[in-house]
Amino acid sequence: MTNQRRALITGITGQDGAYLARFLLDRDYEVHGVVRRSSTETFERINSIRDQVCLHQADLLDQLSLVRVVEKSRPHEVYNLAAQSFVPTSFDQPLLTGEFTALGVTRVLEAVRLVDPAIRFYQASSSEMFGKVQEEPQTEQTPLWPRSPYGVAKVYGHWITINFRESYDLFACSGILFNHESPLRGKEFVTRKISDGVARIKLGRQQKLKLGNLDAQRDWGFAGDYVRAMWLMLQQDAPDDYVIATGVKHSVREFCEVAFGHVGLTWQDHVEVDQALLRPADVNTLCGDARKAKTQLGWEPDVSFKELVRMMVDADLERVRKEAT
Ligand code: NDP
Ligand code: GDR
Repeated sequence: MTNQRRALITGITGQDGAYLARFLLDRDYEVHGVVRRSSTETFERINSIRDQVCLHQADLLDQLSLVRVVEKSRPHEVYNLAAQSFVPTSFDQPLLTGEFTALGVTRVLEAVRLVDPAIRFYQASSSEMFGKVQEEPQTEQTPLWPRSPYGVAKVYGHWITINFRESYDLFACSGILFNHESPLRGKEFVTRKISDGVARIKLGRQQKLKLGNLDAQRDWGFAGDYVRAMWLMLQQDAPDDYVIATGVKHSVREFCEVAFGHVGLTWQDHVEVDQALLRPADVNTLCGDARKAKTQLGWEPDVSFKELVRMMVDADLERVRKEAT
């Protein structure tokens, strides 16, 4: 083993995993990633760095597979990004979501504790934990009131991380990240669904875009900025929890306005509300206060809301143009 820093990322094939892997490679890390077996590969987001990272098969449901991966890769830092992360699916599959998104965290923590308690651990906590918000903006101290099985599972993951820190003195941090998006965002999430829809409509491949709750407000940032915050948390002298957010919120309707407007279209001509897309319980508003991260980590977002929307629409325009008609 060399002196090079080693990191292990669960969820490396997801949006954040792909950005974090690139960020760590740029800092000369040896990057290891956990991938789960499937009949078709899901490595699209990491194709361009495939030969620079070391991938290991394991699953959040399988404790021993996680122990083996930590033993094999012997990381200095573990970033636990893997989860069932889509809120509507958590209403349809609440038990599976609990297994992945809640108990999965304990399995990764147990693997760390068993193999090497000196490993620094990052848990991907979420603003969804605030749910029915008890104050605005939300800070690290705001009481939690999750509104979906996903949010409930994330609350468990958040507290088990704190519990392992307090019980076993692990360097375990929890980043309470507000929504962050990018051209690599999954297409079922509302921002990417809109940017993809705008591109298809502009290029004549689609007529209408069906959405659910247009009034929902989110504090949207850029994923590339947010993975920097994850890393910064693990470089501090002591482990702690941080809210990561832009401090500015916008509605889904405003997102549509900027996205369609960017290509010279009027969103009202194309967007239809589909009642089937409404959730049994939704989070109506979220807005984070990231002052602690700014003061202690020196972290601030670089990309603004409008820049983010345009970046996503431009990327989808380019991609859809290349697709065969
Ligand atoms: P994605 O949904 O894009 O990626 C999820 C990743 O988890 C994928 O790599 C997926 O693998 C992997 N995964 C899912 N289940 C398992 C399993 N059983 N075993 C191993 N791997 C598994 O999520 P994001 O990148 O957007 O988010 C990363 C993390 O941050 C998640 O935990 C999410 O809940 C959390 N989060 C995200 C926010 C956001 O706005 N993006 C905000 C706050 C928190 P596969 O490719 O095989 O499906
Ligand atoms: P969210 O993201 O639930 O906040 O979770 P999503 O983009 O799915 O929804 C945001 C808001 O938009 C409303 N909405 C729609 N959502 C989707 N997906 N599709 C639609 O057609 C639609 N129309 C309106 C939703 O009702 C909601 O209010 C994301 C995930 O990345 C989580 O893993 C993460 O923890 C949180 O962000 C922070």
